[in-house]
Amino acid sequence: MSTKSLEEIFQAKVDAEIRIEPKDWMPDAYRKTLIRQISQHAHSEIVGMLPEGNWVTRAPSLRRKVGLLAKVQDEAGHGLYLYAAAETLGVERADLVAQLHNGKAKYSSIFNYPTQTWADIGAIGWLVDGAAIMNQVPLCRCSYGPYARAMVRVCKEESFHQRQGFEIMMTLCNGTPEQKHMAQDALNRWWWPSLMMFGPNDDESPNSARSMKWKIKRFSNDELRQRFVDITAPQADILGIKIPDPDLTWNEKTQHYDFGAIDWDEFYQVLKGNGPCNKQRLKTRNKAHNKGQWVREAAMAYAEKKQQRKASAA
Ligand code: BYC
Repeated sequence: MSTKSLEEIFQAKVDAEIRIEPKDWMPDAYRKTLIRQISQHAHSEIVGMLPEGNWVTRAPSLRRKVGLLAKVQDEAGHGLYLYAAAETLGVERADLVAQLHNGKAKYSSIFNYPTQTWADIGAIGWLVDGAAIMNQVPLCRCSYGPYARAMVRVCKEESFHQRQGFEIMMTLCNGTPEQKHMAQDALNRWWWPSLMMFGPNDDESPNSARSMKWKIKRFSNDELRQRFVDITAPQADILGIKIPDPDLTWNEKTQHYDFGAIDWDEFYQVLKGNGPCNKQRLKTRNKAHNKGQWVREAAMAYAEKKQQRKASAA
């Protein structure tokens, strides 16, 4: 069959909401787009463990520590599901991880900002996981089966993360004036980077149109960002803290919040490696990876031994 016919059959399946599975024919560009997005997503989960991991030993109570520990471990699990989903597209996990560690691969801009106080852990759960859910729930309906199925569990866990973050914020906002001030300060620092998580505006997003045609993405970056603002702004009112945007106003006509301009220069600087913590994050990841070398070697040795035993028993 000609490539053109194969492409038509492929697109007809996508249009009919029939999932594409690893052994199905797919355009090379579809495969490459998925590898790019899924691996960047996996890297984000793994690097996302670092800013929060910094607070495990400093959580203010045993209950908070247990919650945070569980959340950080969940992120590691998400990374594993996603690397496994990427491997179904014919890439090696070790190669993907090497691209992260040598600085060639992208991961979410948000994880290049520092966690300065305990309130940042609340703000990350509330805002960063909140933004992640908004972006990732539609991915449960992604046209590629393994990615869509991985996202179902990821999203369930992310909603627990969002709630634990909001509860931390609620506790701080109902606490002493100093605690409320910490919550406000964390919101001031995490608000704009959270909006940047959704990616560039639609007219500056080179991948969106094609990814939407292929039903990898179901909504555009701007649509999801708007939904996030609409849901989050009233939550800040409940907390009694103020979103750091003088232009944020409810628009009766559109039934959405209007909001101010995002500093895209800052976003692209972070993507280029010049955010506040890019270098530190890569250094920490490389150190952790090198420290884990003996574990990988032991696992490989065990697998080889098992194989040998099987072969000699046969
Ligand atoms: N940071 O054409 P566009 C999480 C890149 S949540 C860095 O719109 P696309 C977590 C983009 O990759 C975070 N790079 O691209 C939460 C592209 O570069 P290349 C991870 C960004 O793919 C809590 C270029 O800009 N979530 O993990 O159509 C705790 C042009 O953009 C960013 C996901 O990965 C950014 N914020 O749309 C722990 C969700 N935004 O590759 C962990 C899955 C854009 O062309 N990913 N870029 O050089 C997606 O939904 C989409 O990939 C995006 C971007 C919406 C992020």
